[in-house]
Amino acid sequence: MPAVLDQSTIACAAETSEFGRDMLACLGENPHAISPKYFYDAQGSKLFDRICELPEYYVTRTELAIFRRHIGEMAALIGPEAEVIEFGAGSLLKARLLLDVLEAPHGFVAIDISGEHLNAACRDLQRSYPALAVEAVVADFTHPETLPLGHSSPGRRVGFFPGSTIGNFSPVQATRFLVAAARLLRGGGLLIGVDLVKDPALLHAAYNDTAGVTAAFNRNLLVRANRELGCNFAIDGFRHYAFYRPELQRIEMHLISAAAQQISLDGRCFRFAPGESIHTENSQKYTVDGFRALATACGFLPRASWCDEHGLFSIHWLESPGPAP
Ligand code: AVJ
Repeated sequence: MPAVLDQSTIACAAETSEFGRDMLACLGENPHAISPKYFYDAQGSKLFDRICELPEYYVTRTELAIFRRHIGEMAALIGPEAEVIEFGAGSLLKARLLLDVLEAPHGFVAIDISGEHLNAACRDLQRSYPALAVEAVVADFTHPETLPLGHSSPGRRVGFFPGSTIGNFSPVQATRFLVAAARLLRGGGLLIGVDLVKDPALLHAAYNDTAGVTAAFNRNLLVRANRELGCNFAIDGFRHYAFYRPELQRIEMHLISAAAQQISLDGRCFRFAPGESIHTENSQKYTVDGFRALATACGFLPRASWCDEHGLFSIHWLESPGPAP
């Protein structure tokens, strides 16, 4: 019967895909936790784009305003003929802002785990900048030390990491990332966007929007697990729960089981009690000084930091001293 065949195909996918393995581990461990990278299937990426437009979500528009205002200064600090390496490439809108003002940029390398979106975005970029050497690298940018980056450019190698994506890393993971990035970018530097500690009420609003888009983004993880892994999550059976933990300076996002329920994956059954949580995301916030201190401890020299007038968001130019590797 086709239904049986489908089930076995899906069960197989649960074991062989990274998402399947991580979801099995998440359901089996206590507390339950899974990486936020699984939010971003096609539907999740669309929901994230909608989050960026929300009145409560200050992050995207504030960062763009800082870039627009100071991009000339940033380009001057970077210098001519740079090779720009973007960690995790979204729309490449911010990369375009930078490429438009850099002096004779030599190359652009975009690194992302999702190849489909990446290749399309890079083709568009190449069309707009015919003289630029554009390269798409499908890889896990959270491990810069493993990146297959070969060619050297006459100018500096510059990492580009906007959007406060670094906020998804724990302090330990952020340290590892920055240490590896400093090595990779020696002789050049890193231009990075970092969200700031602020009034918890503003943070709460940004992650609990009234239109419910962030809730849908969070729950989309379950939709994806049902489709790709053959899970049986009742989507309405889990509540979006996001809150700020001042002692850890981070937003946590959870999905809370509204009732007792059983989730099956791979022929295994996992019981959820009412109130039981799946921890789906951390969004770490920094102070400007705290982030500069972290970067310094990881081998960077913080050369410049820019903020909006309300101190909501920051962008940093961190140099990595020494000869290029
Ligand atoms: C893409 C990780 C920066 O933490 O603000 C937005 C993701 N999660 N709303 C963030 C997100 C919920 C976002 N980052």
